[in-house]
Amino acid sequence: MSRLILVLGDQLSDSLSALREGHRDSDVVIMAEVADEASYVRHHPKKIALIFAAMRKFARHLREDGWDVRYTELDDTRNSGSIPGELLRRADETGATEVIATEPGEWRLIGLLDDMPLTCRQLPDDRFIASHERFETWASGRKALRMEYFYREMRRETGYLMEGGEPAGGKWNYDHDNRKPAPDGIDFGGPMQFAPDDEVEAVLDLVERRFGNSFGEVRPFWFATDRGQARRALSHFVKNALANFGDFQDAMMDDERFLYHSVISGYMNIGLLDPREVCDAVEEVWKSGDVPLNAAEGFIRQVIGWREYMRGIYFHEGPDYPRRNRLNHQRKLPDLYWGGETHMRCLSKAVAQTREEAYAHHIQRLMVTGNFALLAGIDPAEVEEWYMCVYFDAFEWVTAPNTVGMSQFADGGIIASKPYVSSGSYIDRMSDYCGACHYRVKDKTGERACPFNLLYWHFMDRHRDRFEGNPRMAQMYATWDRMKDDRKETVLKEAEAFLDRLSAGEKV
Ligand code: FAD
Ligand code: DLZ
Ligand code: SF4
Repeated sequence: MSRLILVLGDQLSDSLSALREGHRDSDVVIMAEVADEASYVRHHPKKIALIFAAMRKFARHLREDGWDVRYTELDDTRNSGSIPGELLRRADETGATEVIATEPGEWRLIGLLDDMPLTCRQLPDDRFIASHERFETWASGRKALRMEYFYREMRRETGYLMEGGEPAGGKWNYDHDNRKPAPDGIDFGGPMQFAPDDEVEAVLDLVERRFGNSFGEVRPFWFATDRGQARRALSHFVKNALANFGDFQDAMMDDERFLYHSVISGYMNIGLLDPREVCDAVEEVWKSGDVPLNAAEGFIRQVIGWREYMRGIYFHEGPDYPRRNRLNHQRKLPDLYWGGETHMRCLSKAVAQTREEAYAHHIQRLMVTGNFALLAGIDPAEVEEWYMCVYFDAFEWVTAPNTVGMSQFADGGIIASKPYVSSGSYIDRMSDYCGACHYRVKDKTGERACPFNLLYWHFMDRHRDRFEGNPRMAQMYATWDRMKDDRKETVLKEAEAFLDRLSAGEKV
């Protein structure tokens, strides 16, 4: 009796546990483009196109490799519209009674597979370095689940950048060297771009037709859509950008959308690249002396540290995690996140690039769009949904902890030991946005005062009870307390007026 081997749109890896478990001669691989997955949030059209194009190519690759693949295209009139629906339809067609799946990266889909009237075995997704059990062993009994300590264990276990049991260079973390502000210019032309072939063009047409009203355009489209291309994109980054990745990791530039970032998160998240091969490539060039340690360490930390840790937290904390709201923020997400006009240059630049590329780098996500949402007290569920909608690499296991936890502090401090908030001066130091902004970053009050300056103190003041005991925030409260009362009053009044205008939908 044949079994159905489910391969989801973010599971496009030869090494997938479900494929390893299956038999080419008796089992049938099921892949399906379905309306439910394409619309449970309003994904960016480029993300849908990336997934569908990569799914179609992976299905062809599996067929060439000897598998019987039953693939449902979105427009197929028999398409039931959901993953369980397609599994049931294919079970009828083949007589299969059992499904082998690799555990999906979202509680929602795990639950749907569990509830199906077919036996469905969900195998661990061992494309990640840390299994659920490994993360639980690390987490159990700890008061605080800080990434840095998890990362050190991952370093020891993988052996990356280790020398004789000690971290290369004698330090675990070179973040201190990785905070250089925006340089005058950069000598990297950005990620490798791929002209769409006929197969990709057909997907772009489909997505344009079916998801034309979403935020963002599907064309121009240049993402890698198969493993070969993704590997070339990785090599291009490692050869041409990695050496500067560390130094300028936190910088932001008006006319440089990618700086020295890799833009491979989406490829790793859908399975075209394996995190280990990415780290192998990075370690290799460091060993050959072509990139400095701060760059290699900074990059490997993001992958075996942050990426694995975020997934660990998502599954450790449980299905309610994405809806947590410990700061009780209730404001609606303002229209400027969807491209509505704003005078704030940093935000309008980050949002415009997000709309066009389905990409923004980490500091734009954390210290511009995220920072503003947190300062303005936006409902974190709306913030999380926005991030899910707009980025090519957004999947709940990674978007939720980054947004709800790291960026919005809505988990009460599980991920971040203090909220990632800043006034305009941080953005000014790390970017070249402020010079041409309508607002004046040096102004703390007044008509042209940078809104981040006003909202920063409003945030600190309204959450004083929660944060004043935090030693990492003591200095900021001391600064606030030294301010004259009438000055404080002006700051808070102007911040309130700004928030009122924001909520009223005025251009701010
Ligand atoms: P690089 O800067 O080149 O970094 C290298 C790799 O490290 C990335 O490809 C990624 O795989 C990994 N990485 C770095 N930081 C993180 C992190 N915090 N969490 C997980 N992996 C990390 N990343 C996603 O993959 N999907 C998301 O939906 C997502 N949403 C985010 C939302 C917010 C509010 C924030 C602050 C961060 C989010 N991130 C997300 C993390 C990070 O911003 C992206 O992984 C990164 O910007 C992707 O671009 P890149 O490939 O050029 O990364
Ligand atoms: C994100 C996504 C989209 C847009 N479409 C599909 C699809 O049509 N078929 C599919 O198998 N997977 C898709 N995905 C990825 C799933 O939503 C993803 O597997 C879950 O969110 C778990 O990470
Ligand atoms: Fe952003 Fe303020 Fe700088 Fe304008 S002045 S770009 S709003 S930080």
